This record gives sequence, structure tokens and C-alpha cells, in this order.
Amino acid sequence: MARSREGLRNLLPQRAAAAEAWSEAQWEEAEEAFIMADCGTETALRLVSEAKKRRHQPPLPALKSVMLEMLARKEADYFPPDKPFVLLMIGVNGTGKTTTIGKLASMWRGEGKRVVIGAADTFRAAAIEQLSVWVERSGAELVRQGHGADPAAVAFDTIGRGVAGGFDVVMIDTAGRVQTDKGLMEELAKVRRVINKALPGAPHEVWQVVDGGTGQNAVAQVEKFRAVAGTTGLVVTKLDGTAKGGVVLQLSDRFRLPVRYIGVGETLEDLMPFDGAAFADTLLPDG
Ligand SMILES: Nc1nc2c(ncn2[C@@H]2O[C@H](COP(=O)(O)OP(=O)(O)OP(=O)(O)O)[C@@H](O)[C@H]2O)c(=O)[nH]1
Ligand SMILES: [Mg+2]
Repeated sequence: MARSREGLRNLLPQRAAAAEAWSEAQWEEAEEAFIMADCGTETALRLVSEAKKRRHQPPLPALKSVMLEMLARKEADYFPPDKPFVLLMIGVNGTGKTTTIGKLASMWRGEGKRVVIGAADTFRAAAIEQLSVWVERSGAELVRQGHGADPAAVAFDTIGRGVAGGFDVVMIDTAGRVQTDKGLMEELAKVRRVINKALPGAPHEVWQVVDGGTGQNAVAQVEKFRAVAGTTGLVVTKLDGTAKGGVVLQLSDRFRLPVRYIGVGETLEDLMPFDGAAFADTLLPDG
């Protein structure tokens, strides 16, 4: 998130950092800086108006504390005592679903967990191959059917394998889709229903992957996917790139959905549990 920080640093000139109080113009400047960093107008306004009320704190710490409240609800991963933990990964095309699944598989394998992954992106032939490379690297198991197979059927098989084989974790990779495509969104709802038939209570988590550089469209994405597929958490990727990072704050604030992990690169190690305090420090310069 180095870029976010630099962006905001340029927008919030040095004078601001240590100041005990800001003028109205300086608050306005800060508000603009948050909008420029993709926080969205509503969130930027709320951030500034809440921070202004905290007169017992200088502006910067006040902004940080409001941010932290907006980002609250960080939870540890929950693995139900009755195995397996079932995680459905969803999101718009190219946001990083398959990569994130590979990274999570590698992380959980490293903790000694047994992981099986369903290739329910049967839309593109290459998708299954891409996933199998990640799966192989991580030492997880793959459940696949042919190109064009019913994604819900692949998900069903994968849960079956996870239960029968006593796996700790089942992850279902899905094809990217735009939230405005009714047919594909219905298909996703069906995948979710079938998972629940295969194992009542599942999926335990539905993580939506959002590209950190998406800007305003991220809001429409989360709104629609949550309604159709019941998003329970977010993964924000590509925060190593040009992303301004504010989208993290905006999505947490608007939807009260926890950001679970962030993607900061293309390799297996480039996944981090989301840390609100570290994020607030990155987004705001400290002097
Ligand atoms: N820099 C960077 N690139 C990433 C990150 N996560 C994913 N990518 C890249 O983004 C591209 C798309 O990633 P995928 O994992 O294939 O995305 P997807 O959501 O599965 O895509 P579809 O299945 O086509 O919808 C790849 O080139 C990844 O290497 C990240 O955190 N940082
Ligand atoms: Mg994919």
C-alpha cells in the first residue's frame, strides 16, 4: 500500500501531520484527499465529520481512531469443530479469486491442514489448469470435472470429497462474473444452494474478492454479490499496485463486512491477514 500512502502524503501536506488543530479549509482538504484515495464521498464525509467532533484529540489521531472504528470486526478464521470448513470464493472477473485460493491453500497446508479445492470455474478451459498449478504447489487436492461442466455439480462433488476424506478445509473456486449478468449471478446462487444441500450449514464463509484498484464500482459489486450469494467477508487484492487503498475503508464502512485478507503481490507469500491498525497507519502519514 505504499502508493496509497504516498498519494495521501502528497494530498495532506506535511503541515497537517503534527498540527494540534486544523482550519476548516484543512479539514476540507483532508476530505478531498480521502475521496481521491477511493474512500468514496459518503465515507470521506463521515470520516471527517466524526473526527472533527473528537476535540480531545489532534486531527490525525482523531482520523485514525474513526478509521479503526469503521474497520472494526477483525476476526480470526473460524474452523467449525465438525469438519470441513467450507469457503466459497466469488467475485468479478480477474479480481484474484484463483490466486487467493492458491495462497490460502498454501498457508493452511503450512499449518498442517488438509485442503481440497473444487474447480467450479468450468467456464474457461484454462481456468482449471491455472487452478491445478496452484493446488499442486500447495500440496492440496483438486476436484475437477470437464470444461463446461455444471459448476454446482463440481461444488457438490468437492464437498462430498471433503466430508468423506476428513479434510479440514474445502474451497470452491468460481468463474468471474460481472454483477449485472443475471444468468451468471443466478448460477452463483445455485452453487451456493447446492453446497448447502451437500452439507447443511455450508458454506461457512463466502469471501468476495475485490480488486483494490476498482474505485467506485467496488460498491456496486459488493452490494449485488452479497444479495445473491451472501458474502460474509472480503479479500482486497492488488494493494501492491496502483490501488489507492481507500476502497478497503469504504467497503468496511458501508457494508460492515470484515476484510479478512489482503493481496499484495502475485506469489504464494503475498497474502496478509488484514490488520486495521496497520492499514490506518499506512493510509495516514504520521509526520
Ligand atoms: N499484483 C497483484 N496481482 C495479483 C494479486 N492477486 C491476483 N493478482 C493477479 O491478477 C490476475 C488475475 O488473478 P486470478 O487469480 O486469475 O483472478 P480470478 O479472479 O481468478 O480471475 P477469473 O477467474 O478470470 O475471474 C493474475 O495475473 C494474478 O497474478 C495481488 O494481490 N497483487
Ligand atoms: Mg479464477
